[in-house]
Amino acid sequence: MTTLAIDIGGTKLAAALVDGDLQIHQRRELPTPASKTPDALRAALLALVAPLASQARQVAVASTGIIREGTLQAINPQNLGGLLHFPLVSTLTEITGLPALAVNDAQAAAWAEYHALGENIDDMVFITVSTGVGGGVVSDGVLRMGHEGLAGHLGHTLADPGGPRCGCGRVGCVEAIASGRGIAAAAQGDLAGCDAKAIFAHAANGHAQARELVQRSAQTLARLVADVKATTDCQRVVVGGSIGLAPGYLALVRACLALEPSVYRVVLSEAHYRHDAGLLGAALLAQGVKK
Ligand code: ADP
Ligand code: BMX
Ligand code: ZN
Repeated sequence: MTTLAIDIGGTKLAAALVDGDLQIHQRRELPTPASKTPDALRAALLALVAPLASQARQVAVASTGIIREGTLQAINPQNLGGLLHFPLVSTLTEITGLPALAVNDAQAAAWAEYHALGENIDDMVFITVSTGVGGGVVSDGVLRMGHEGLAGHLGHTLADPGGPRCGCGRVGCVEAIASGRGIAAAAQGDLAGCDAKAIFAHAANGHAQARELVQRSAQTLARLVADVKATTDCQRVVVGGSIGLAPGYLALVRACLALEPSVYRVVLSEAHYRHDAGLLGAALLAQGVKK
């Protein structure tokens, strides 16, 4: 059955048709609307899916935010401005006339990446380092969504009690330091106002402050991975998102993790499905595919 898969992130929206063999067709991308009002998101979703909807039988959405009964609720409203509550499933059903399912983006990506791992892996964790830092936990082969959809929100665990305030209201979250927004917010002097992509480009050219910002993100992520290993004793941690997949980033995380006591180390890999993990995970969940 062909699924119209949609990925809603703090920076970009993606959509594609996913067939029963998990092949992706007609992938499209749009920026997440800058105004981030419900009307702007609805209009952007309409433009995104218009060429695809008639070719699909169902809709599967992977979205940033806590997804509760088909509604998107931002844990970090700074990532999604005015979209504190957005009726995701009903909006897409109305736009497309198709049945729709919605799940958190990192939880969806975890499910796709779990399917890409070998038969011998039942416990894995996915972490996206992107606009925010998100996570998804698969334990004993089951995707954990938690009592109210919060499971796996690893970006909001504590990295540094003396760190910056996170958009979620806590102080010193991993996300406030390691994410694209966190990296950009800490930039000063000639890097002030740069986004994370530009800061990574400067770091690649040897810019000292840019390298320090990237290193601070990688160090924070490595400590999170050690905490994840201590919490879940997972067999693998898979990293995605545009920062997680940026050239050289995972090598920095691995180097930091190597300095932790061996009991907290775990094999780290880049997302097999790269930037499509969220799209494919949502499609797999909608298609009811088991490993
Ligand atoms: P989303 O959060 O919408 O899912 P991404 O995974 O693309 O989107 O993450 C967006 C963040 O990644 C932004 O902070 C952006 O500046 C940063 N980014 C995008 N491309 C790159 C790149 N090639 N290298 C480093 N950072 C990047
Ligand atoms: C935030 C939170 C998570 C999300 C993560 C990664 C919001 C709007 N989102 O921690 O639900 O999984 O960001 O999201 O509160 P992304 O936009 O970076 O892909
Ligand atoms: Zn937070």
